[in-house]
Amino acid sequence: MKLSDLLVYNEIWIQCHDNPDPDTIGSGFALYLYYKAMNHNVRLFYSGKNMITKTNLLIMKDMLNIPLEYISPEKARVTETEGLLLTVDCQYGAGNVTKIGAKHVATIDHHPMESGIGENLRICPELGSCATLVWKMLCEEKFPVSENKAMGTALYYGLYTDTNQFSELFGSEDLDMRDALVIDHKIMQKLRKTNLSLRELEVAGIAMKNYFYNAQHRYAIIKTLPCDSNVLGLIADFLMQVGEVDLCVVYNEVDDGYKLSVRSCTREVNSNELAAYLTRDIGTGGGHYEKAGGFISKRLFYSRYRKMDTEEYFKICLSEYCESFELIDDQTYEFPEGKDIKKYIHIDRPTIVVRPESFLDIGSKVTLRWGKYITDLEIVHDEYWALERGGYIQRFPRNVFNSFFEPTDEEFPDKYSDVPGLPTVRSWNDGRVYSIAGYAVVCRDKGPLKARGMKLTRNVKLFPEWGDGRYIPGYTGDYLMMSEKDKTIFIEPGNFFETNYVPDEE
Ligand SMILES: [Mn+2]
Repeated sequence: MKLSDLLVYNEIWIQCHDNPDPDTIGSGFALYLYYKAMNHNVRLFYSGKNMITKTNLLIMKDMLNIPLEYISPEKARVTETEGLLLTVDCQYGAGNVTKIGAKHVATIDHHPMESGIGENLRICPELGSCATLVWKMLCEEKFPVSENKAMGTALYYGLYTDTNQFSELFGSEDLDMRDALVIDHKIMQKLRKTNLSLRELEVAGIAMKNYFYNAQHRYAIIKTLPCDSNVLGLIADFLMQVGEVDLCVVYNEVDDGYKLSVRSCTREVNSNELAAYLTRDIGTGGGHYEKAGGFISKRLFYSRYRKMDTEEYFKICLSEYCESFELIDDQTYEFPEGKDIKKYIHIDRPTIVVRPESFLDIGSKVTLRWGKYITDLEIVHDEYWALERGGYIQRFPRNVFNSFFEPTDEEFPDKYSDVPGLPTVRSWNDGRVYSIAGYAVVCRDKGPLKARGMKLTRNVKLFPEWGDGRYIPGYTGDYLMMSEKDKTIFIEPGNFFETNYVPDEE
């Protein structure tokens, strides 16, 4: 569905979810401005038991001149629109939005599919905020978003709050929007300082007294009373300062599901991966190495786990996760021998390699993006990045580069990987975005690359000698490899292995 598809309705009512947050308000407001600009009759409203009282929402509404109306549930029951009802950041018929009578219904949302009601649905659970989806749809219509600062600020604030101040941000389109929006910095400054209310301070205090702790795996779980999702992040950040806690999940219940913040300060767990694990098949999750977040849909949770208590679920999942990996340290690992281990030769294909210090300052921080692969890095001396065809980036020092690769002056291959385009790097210093294409070189294998390999029958985490302390995950079906040349241990994803290696028949 496109925004212009809805122009057939002259009357458009945009409904935010009950207990609205900045994401639903910001998304609704941007849609309001769009349909207003198209000269339609538009109305922006929310319902539910509670009227908004939080300072940040009142500031947002006042300073950005958002014409957000409130309709009480009593009134909602007897209200019906002749035109279209468009629900944003929520789905018609779901538990978090008061039902309003409507002949035609459309939905724009980033939560997992709930009711599926309505002719017009656009649901993208992979996005960090509904604002991102609205921005994307406005761009599809070539609407000049950057000419409207109020709209830009509203969308920006929606993403900011839905991703815990960007710390749990995970989508590459979310980053696209953050980089592209033109915002009012004064208003954003004010909003940043009104994140919490006194009530939420209390909620945080109560929550911290009631933690669950697992000493074997050093994780903590906290369930909070209803509160803004940024309180979750705050408590989770606080927990990371506790000596005995290496991992934590802080969550609460919202109308239609559970919001969670995940943190890790141990090298053995990547929060981003853990968040995805905790929400797999029942929601969405992701983020960064140390901080991540997610959402679990109540409907999906209960259809899968029946009446299981959520805290019980997190306990089981966390322990299961901690026990499901074998840790492999490159420097001490004895590569197994035996019939399951076979010799292979890498099929020589061009590899794109870049030396980041050739265009970035050593010590500076950057965000590297390639399709879904997003990571924050610090630029270090004598490091090389190879763009692996599996769609991720391998980093290694100069000596490894020199022993495995030979630079060529070949042109970039037309089709390099399934991931479209080449990576970009965004500098934290000045926000500049560099395309790697201008600085990368096409390399070939230096001599035939021979390796022993073993198909993994369990999940592993490999800590490479040359890494920065972070692990490379290997899953059942992937291959654990050791190069013949220098005994380096590495992992090749299963599907990638099959197309890039042949048995060594000598
Ligand atoms: Mn949202």
